[in-house]
Amino acid sequence: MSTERTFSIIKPDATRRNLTGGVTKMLEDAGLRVVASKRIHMTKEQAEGFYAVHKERPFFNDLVSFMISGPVVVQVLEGENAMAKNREVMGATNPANADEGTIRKVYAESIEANTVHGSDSLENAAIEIAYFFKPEEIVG
Ligand code: IDP
Ligand code: MG
Repeated sequence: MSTERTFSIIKPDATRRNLTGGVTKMLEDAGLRVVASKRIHMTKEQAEGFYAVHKERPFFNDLVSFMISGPVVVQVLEGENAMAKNREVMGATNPANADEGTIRKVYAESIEANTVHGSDSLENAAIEIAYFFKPEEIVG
């Protein structure tokens, strides 16, 4: 076990429904610590760059439109096995398949508007954190 950092986004469907606190409480209850957080409205270019790995997927344009449809909260989460722990508390991409007690089961509206993003590897976590945060903005 080791202390890790991972990257999270509270997506526009959640900020629209005033769920920043509700989602963050579930992250904290799972043992994750918010060591950086800011509310931003992504530009189209920012969202396209962030999701570049998905650009050949059929849902790419809709996903980018959704992610710029309102503000998001980008966060760095720290804790033991933070990357895997965050993926676990997020639940499956499609809320219909998400386990009871996960963020997506509780809050997600659809497979697209699914409330949270979380890095899927430590390598991607480092890339995604650096995409949105300067080192001095992260205070552990
Ligand atoms: P993840 O967020 O669980 O890691 P990914 O496969 O990386 O899932 O997909 C990135 C995001 O793209 C999802 O969180 C969701 O918002 C959106 N997405 C994934 N699959 C679909 C789909 O089949 N239709 C519409 N949107 C999708
Ligand atoms: Mg993913």
